[in-house]
Amino acid sequence: MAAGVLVCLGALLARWVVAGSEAVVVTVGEVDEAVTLRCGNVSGPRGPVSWYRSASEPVLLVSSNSSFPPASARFSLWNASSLHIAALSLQDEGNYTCQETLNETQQFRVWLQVASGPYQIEVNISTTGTLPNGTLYAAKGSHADFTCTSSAWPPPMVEWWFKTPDSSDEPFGNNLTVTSFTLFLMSPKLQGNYTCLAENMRSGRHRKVTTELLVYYPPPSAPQCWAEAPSGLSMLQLTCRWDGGYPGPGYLWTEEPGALIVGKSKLGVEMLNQSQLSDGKKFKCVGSHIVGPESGASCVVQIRSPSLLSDPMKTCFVGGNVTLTCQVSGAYPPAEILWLRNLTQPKVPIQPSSHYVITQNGQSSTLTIHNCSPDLDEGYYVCRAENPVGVREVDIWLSVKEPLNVGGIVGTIVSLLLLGLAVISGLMLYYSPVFCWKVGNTFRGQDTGDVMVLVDSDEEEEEREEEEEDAVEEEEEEEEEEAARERADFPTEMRKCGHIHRVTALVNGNLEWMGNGLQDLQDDVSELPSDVQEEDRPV
Ligand SMILES: *[C@@H]1O[C@H](CO)[C@@H](O)[C@H](O)[C@H]1NC(C)=O
Ligand SMILES: *[C@@H]1O[C@H](CO)[C@@H](O)[C@H](O)[C@H]1NC(C)=O
Ligand SMILES: *[C@@H]1O[C@H](CO)[C@@H](O)[C@H](O)[C@H]1NC(C)=O
Ligand SMILES: *[C@@H]1O[C@H](CO)[C@@H](O)[C@H](O)[C@H]1NC(C)=O
Ligand SMILES: *[C@@H]1O[C@H](CO)[C@@H](O)[C@H](O)[C@H]1NC(C)=O
Ligand SMILES: *[C@@H]1O[C@H](CO)[C@@H](O)[C@H](O)[C@H]1NC(C)=O
Ligand SMILES: *[C@@H]1O[C@H](CO)[C@@H](O)[C@H](O)[C@H]1NC(C)=O
Ligand SMILES: *[C@@H]1O[C@H](CO)[C@@H](O)[C@H](O)[C@H]1NC(C)=O
Ligand SMILES: *[C@@H]1O[C@H](CO)[C@@H](O)[C@H](O)[C@H]1NC(C)=O
Ligand SMILES: *[C@@H]1O[C@H](CO)[C@@H](O)[C@H](O)[C@H]1NC(C)=O
Ligand SMILES: CC(=O)N[C@H]1CO[C@H](CO)[C@@H](O)[C@@H]1O
Repeated sequence: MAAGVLVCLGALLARWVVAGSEAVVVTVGEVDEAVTLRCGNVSGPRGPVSWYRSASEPVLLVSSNSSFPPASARFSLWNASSLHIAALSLQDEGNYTCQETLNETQQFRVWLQVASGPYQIEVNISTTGTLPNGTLYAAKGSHADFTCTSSAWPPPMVEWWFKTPDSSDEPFGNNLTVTSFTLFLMSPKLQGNYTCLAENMRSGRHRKVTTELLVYYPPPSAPQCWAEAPSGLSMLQLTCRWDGGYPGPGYLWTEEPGALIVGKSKLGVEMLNQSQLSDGKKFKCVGSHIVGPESGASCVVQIRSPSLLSDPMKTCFVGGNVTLTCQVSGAYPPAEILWLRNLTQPKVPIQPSSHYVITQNGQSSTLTIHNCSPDLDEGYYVCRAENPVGVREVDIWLSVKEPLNVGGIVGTIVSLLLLGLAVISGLMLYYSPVFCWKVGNTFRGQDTGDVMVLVDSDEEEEEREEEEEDAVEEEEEEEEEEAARERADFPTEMRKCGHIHRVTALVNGNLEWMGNGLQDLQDDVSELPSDVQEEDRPV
């Protein structure tokens, strides 16, 4: 039997040489799978077929002659001509020959190639860290190592693909047929899905693994925080902003000192009750970022109730304008400034109108009252500054007076000085009758032992006085001056002599008499100029 096979093989080998020029059909099978090798590309009825494994010595595997059983249970003849091999292993790779005998013997060669894998693929990206959900992230500027390993036979082709979220392009330009590479200086545009593809070029079997890689970066600058009163003045809103990073940071607001937690959020906004607020209290915001500084970055706000600065008293002349100013300092968050009238409606803020003009410049507010009237406008005004931390009020007293000019005050002072002089002069005259005779003609009707009242006639302006004690005296003076001005001849002379002083009254230490004396003087208008001029010379 064995000898027969060998003889037969000898014949086959001879034939192969003849058939050597025939095309070799390549068939690929995978490990553990089955494969069927066809005996030539022939359709129709077939003759007896035998399959051999080509080697230095050909081995009969299976034959249609039932006298020769298959070499192994894995080999069988299908459709009377094809060789079926089950459970392939890498050792099955090789050249096979099929011999068919019809009218003549024909041989067909099949090159069986066995492929294995890839059945699995291992991707390793060494980066900054892994998120709780398994996603990898790399800090901007760091470097990332990519490796992709896969076992297969023959060794697979490995490609890396990259896809950004917003495009279907591959920024790498083309696929990377390498198993590992490193990206230096990671930047946001390198964020995306990295796919490693391993392909068995023989079998076409491929595996791929896609890994999402995020590129994170902290905000470039320090966080900003502030406090404000968003709705009304009952609540305080703390806001912390730390922008420019990816992903958004987390915020932790605490009370300082003590680090009592106020709130923790992704928004950085906390609302506080008035009960949680007190003057000078500090709140600290700590921004934390996954790739930021370990201790985070912080900012502090200190809340303060307002302080007020204002003049306690203001004066307005009837018909004039007056501006009350109220300066707030230290308030944080900035205070709301209101003007209230402490009179009929103490709780209702003053509404701007043509009478009241309110202007606010920063934390300074002014209330301008136009056309002051004593009945309406005199009284207390309240400036109120309020923020959620506290409220302060200041009272300003506004008095409304008759207009007063500076000339009047100066005139009064000069008059009083001259009155003093006149007293001295009067005493001198009293004891020196030589100088007294002329005056006596005019005034001695009253009596002796007199007081002289002098008026400075330089004052061309109209004088007005508000002091009640002086009222009588001053009114008389005024009338006297008006009378003097009315005189047509008098003013020309008077203007030439800058320092002429008139003696208008000589009263014997008696105010009533002084009034009378003045009255007389007015009646006796024509005599006055000469009197005055004469009187003045000795002085
Ligand atoms: C088999 O032969 C036919 C024609 O004879 C041809 O069209 C076909 O491609 C062949 N198939 C193979 C696998 O060689
Ligand atoms: C099968 O092989 C044996 C031994 O070589 C031979 O005697 C027999 O004739 C063959 N049978 C057929 C059908 O070819
Ligand atoms: C045998 O050949 C026929 C047609 O050529 C085909 O349809 C059938 O599937 C084949 N059977 C096997 C087991 O290969
Ligand atoms: C099969 O035959 C081809 C030439 O026909 C040769 O190149 C190849 O190496 C052979 N395969 C093996 C496993 O011997
Ligand atoms: C084989 O021989 C038979 C009869 O001897 C003949 O009819 C047939 O055509 C031949 N076939 C081939 C392929 O030569
Ligand atoms: C994992 O979490 C990050 C951040 O929350 C998110 O961007 C990413 O899409 C998540 N990945 C998966 C697979 O859920
Ligand atoms: C990346 O892959 C994740 C799932 O792994 C998918 O949700 C996401 O849309 C992909 N991103 C891109 C840019 O393809
Ligand atoms: C604010 O006050 C209300 C009641 O006035 C209370 O229910 C709430 O808990 C307080 N909120 C905080 C943060 O204290
Ligand atoms: C008061 O203010 C009004 C409006 O600005 C102005 O017309 C008027 O002249 C002012 N009066 C005085 C006395 O300054
Ligand atoms: C007005 O202000 C005075 C001085 O501050 C205060 O004593 C008085 O109670 C106030 N009156 C009203 C009605 O608010
Ligand atoms: C899928 C793909 O495009 N693969 C290509 C990777 O690069 C090699 C060589 O540049 C090509 O031959 C592949 O077709």
